[in-house]
Amino acid sequence: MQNIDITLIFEEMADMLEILGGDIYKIRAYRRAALNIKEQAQSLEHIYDGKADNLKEIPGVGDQIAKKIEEILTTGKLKKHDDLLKEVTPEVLEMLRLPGVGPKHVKIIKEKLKLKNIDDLKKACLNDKISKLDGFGEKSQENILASIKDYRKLDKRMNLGEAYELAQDILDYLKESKVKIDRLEAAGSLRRGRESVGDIDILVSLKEPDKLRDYFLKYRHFKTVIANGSTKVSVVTDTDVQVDLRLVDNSCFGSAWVHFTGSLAHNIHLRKIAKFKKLKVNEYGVFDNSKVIAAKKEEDVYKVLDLAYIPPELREDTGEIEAAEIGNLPKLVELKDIKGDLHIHTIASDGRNSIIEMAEAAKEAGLEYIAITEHSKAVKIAHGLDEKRLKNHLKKIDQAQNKVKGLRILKGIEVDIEKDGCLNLDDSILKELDVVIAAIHFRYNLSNQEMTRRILKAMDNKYVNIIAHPTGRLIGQRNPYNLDFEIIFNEARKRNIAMELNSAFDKLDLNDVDCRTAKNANVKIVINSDSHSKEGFSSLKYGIITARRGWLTAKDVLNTLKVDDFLESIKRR
Ligand code: DGT
Ligand code: CA
Ligand code: CA
Repeated sequence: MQNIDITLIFEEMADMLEILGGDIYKIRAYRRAALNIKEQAQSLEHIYDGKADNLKEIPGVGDQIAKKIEEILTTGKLKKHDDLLKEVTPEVLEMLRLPGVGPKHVKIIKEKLKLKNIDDLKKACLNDKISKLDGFGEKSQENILASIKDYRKLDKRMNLGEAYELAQDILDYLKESKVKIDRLEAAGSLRRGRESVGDIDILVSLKEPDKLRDYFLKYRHFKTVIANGSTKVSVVTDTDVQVDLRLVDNSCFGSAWVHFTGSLAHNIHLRKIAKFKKLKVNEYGVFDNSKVIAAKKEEDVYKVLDLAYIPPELREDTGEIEAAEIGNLPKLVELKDIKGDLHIHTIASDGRNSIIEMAEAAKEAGLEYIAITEHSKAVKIAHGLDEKRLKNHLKKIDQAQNKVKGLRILKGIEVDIEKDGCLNLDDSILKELDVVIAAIHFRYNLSNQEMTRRILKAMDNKYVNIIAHPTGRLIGQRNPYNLDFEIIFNEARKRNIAMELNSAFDKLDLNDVDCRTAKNANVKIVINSDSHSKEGFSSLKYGIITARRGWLTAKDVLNTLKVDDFLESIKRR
């Protein structure tokens, strides 16, 4: 138990008593104790040393508090605290995390309006109930609402896939309106393809904005309206996602699109460049004194600043503006460049469709070749294959190939890397395969050194061609494992082993930054869907957008090659 934990308990005691209207002297005593404990250089455990009396040397700590600290140090908690928390509830206490909301506010809110949580509080603000309470006003109601928005933003970001699908649905809905629209586009982090998206930004221009605004507000998944002005409408969906619709003038759509695509850092850098040229840039255009010199198209905005057009995925101020100044931006890989998908599961392991069904779906998706890569036996929950089943499965791939025309079906495996770095299948079967991808599925929590050594050991196997989802992360659920990529990339280059960019939107592994590092280390990438069903190929677009954020060109991505060239390119050294 650290001093900071004990401090927090006493702070919460004071807060909860205050919310309940408790004794003012007690409240003060807890606050004073909390402050003094926080400022103690020595650990309380050390001071305590088995005797509550020892604690009384700390200013503000008397008999009562010393006993409570003893209880915390010996049992890990404080019964009085638990009791108060039951009465106040953690949800009500959570309101205190909103900047500008103190215990006195929560006391009034709880007593007068019986609000149970932050969502209730948000509703009360939106229904103008908070401004009417004693001690609050219009301004504080506005501030509370703004704090809730910020707090939720920190709290909850969507996966790129969720954001993409929701935005697509809203855009489709808007396109169906009878009102004539000039331009309709997504902006913000969604357009930049960030792996997580805070809120959805949409830009629209048209002659009759009022008509569209009314139609927009009727979208079936909207729950609350936060703002409804002439240039901006903000709403919250039934899944608590904020959507900002910006109504802009068609004559400055380009500059507005640059502005609302961001990122903020990119915009700031653009403004700096403009200032240097004695120009001004904002959402209404680029201005030379008061004369507009660019506004209609994004390209024009960059052009008058003497910059090459910068694709949205690069707009993070991580060198793209410097590259655009000297005409040195990469020609980023596109979805249509992808010719093969080397990571696919079928009903033989944990997929939902047969080899033939997957092959037909791949053709539909415009691919020229795929590799069937089931799990290996260690991955029991996925019904992984042992040597014998795999041998049999290879015959089924041959049979499927005989039936499917116009798509090459390669023989592969996603072999599990065991804890010691050995592969989960025998070399005698691995050597029969066209493509071996190796991946970790268990025991993620080893040290950086052990994890790195484990992957290096797997790469020692001369049949391995690709390391799949190299960091094992699940966005928002499981952290990437601790790896030394400098070493791994170095060895991968020497041995000609590629790294996967797994396109599943909860994986996106390697991520954008690691892709860029791999590219700079001359390591090749393979963008795979990791499809478990016919629909899985649609994930490739998330892989592509991540690759673009990682500055990758078609040359950096091996599965942009035709099948024979691809097979040649993965030959081991
Ligand atoms: P998010 O929603 O947190 O995932 O990230 P963004 O980048 O979508 O941020 P958002 O929705 O707050 O704003 C959209 C874009 O609008 C942002 O990327 C840049 C632009 N923007 C927002 N606020 C400002 C601002 O105060 N100044 C400037 N120059 N641009 C801003
Ligand atoms: Ca946004
Ligand atoms: Ca926004």
